[in-house]
Amino acid sequence: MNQHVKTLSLPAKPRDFGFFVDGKSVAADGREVFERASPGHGVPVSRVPKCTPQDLDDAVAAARRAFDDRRWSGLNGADRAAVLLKAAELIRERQDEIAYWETLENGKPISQARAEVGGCIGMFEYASGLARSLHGDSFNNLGDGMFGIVTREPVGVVGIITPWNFPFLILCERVPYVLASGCTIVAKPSEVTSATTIMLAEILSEAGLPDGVMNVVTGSGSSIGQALIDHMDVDMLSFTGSTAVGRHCVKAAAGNFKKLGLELGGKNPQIVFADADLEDAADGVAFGIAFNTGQCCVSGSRLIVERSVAQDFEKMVAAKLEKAIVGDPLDEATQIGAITTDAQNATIMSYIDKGREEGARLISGGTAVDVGGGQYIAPTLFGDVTRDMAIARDEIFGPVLAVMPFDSVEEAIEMANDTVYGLAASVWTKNIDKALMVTRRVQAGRFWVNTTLSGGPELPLGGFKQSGWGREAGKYGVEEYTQLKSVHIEIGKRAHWVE
Ligand code: TXE
Repeated sequence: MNQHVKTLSLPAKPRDFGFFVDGKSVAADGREVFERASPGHGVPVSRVPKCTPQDLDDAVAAARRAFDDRRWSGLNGADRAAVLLKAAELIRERQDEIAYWETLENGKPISQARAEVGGCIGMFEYASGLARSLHGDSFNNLGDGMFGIVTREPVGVVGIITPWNFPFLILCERVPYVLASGCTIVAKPSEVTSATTIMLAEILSEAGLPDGVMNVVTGSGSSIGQALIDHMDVDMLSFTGSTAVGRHCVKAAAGNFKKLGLELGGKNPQIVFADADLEDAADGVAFGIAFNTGQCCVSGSRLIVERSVAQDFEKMVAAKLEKAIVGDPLDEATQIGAITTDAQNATIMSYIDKGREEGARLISGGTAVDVGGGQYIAPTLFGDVTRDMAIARDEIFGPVLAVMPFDSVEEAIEMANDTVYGLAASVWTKNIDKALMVTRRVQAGRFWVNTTLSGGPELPLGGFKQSGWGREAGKYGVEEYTQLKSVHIEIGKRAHWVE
């Protein structure tokens, strides 16, 4: 059982991880390695190899062979489901270990990491059912001489590039669905959070996944990531990360017209009406910006609040944020952990400075927090934010919330849509008409009514506008990794063209 009552300790020395190709873990050997320090403590915890271009070619070739000889796609759905279910069981057995490494490399609170790994078990279980139920369509209405069938076929070799904010969760929102479709995989985790992706490859192998179906290469985005997106033998790419690198993917797709799934940035509105349960809304809004230190593509980073309650409401949110516990991610009581990378820490602090310079009113936070090592930022609330300010427009990817009042439903909708992004949005109101009107008209791929940041394996993820292309998870997620084939079957004697 997963019972934790005391604070975990740091590893005595950094752990070495190999990358994973054709069913085998490959040690660094003579390759350069990337050493990762825990952002919560500043202490080295792990090392991964920097894969070479040849390593990438080997991984893609292994995935290609495994796809082309049908060792996975040729199995029946029940056999694929059995592997996914076994993987779920093994993840459950290793839940604490995976959560521990996720926390060490990412800096998120251990209780949160454990819950995320729990969610990933559900992804595998749900996708196992989809491996069995995935189907096409038939047309029995084409006349007595013709029968039509539409089949779904796996796309082929899928490259999966993941970021550092939810290394295991984002991976598991994709891998079981990709496997359910019959595709094979080359995954490239972020260089700073590779451990749990490598663990998943080991788990899948132990669960009975044939060699070569799941491969993991490690290294930097600019070298090995770019080589993966450019690779002519990769048939589809699922990329989660910045909009800037999303553009690289679109350009790279021109090489072999690989299919793309992109989950990119967001500047997500939390719309709060005066008739909401304001206690609930304040708690939800605080959670929506401070969860995972605001390093979520779906963080609710713009608080669009009805003017008549704005002053009171911002105080309620500030009180919540000030009470939330910032601390050592390995401590069970911690609610807000460390900022994952030095670069991200600098970016967030520079946006806090910009907010002040541009004339926004700092209501709470705005400073680094000293936890005795590592890098931490107090959740930060700015009032009097106008739409032209950088903190209202840019994805900060940190715990910085911009308060912007509105006077009418129309204005709230217009403000919510005044962004290049369209990933997620929340509305807080007890009036069903307003809730539905806003849900219909705000452009976002995920929507929450009187809640935020909830999700599970059933509902799809993805964005409108510059937040991306395609959907992951749910039955939609499996379908993304398939392509359709139309089969026309003539019945009986052909009507001849030449008599
Ligand atoms: O992301 P990158 P970074 C946003 C967020 C954040 C900003 C920068 O605003 O502040 O992006 O974060 C790989 N070809 N999001 O720099 O660079 C990289 O190794 C191929 C939002 O970390 O996009 C990593 O595996 N791959 C987001 C992954 O891309 C490349 C989550 C993401 O890194 C590459 C993360 C290249 N040329 C950041 N360059 C979300 N939607 O959740 C990098 N990579």
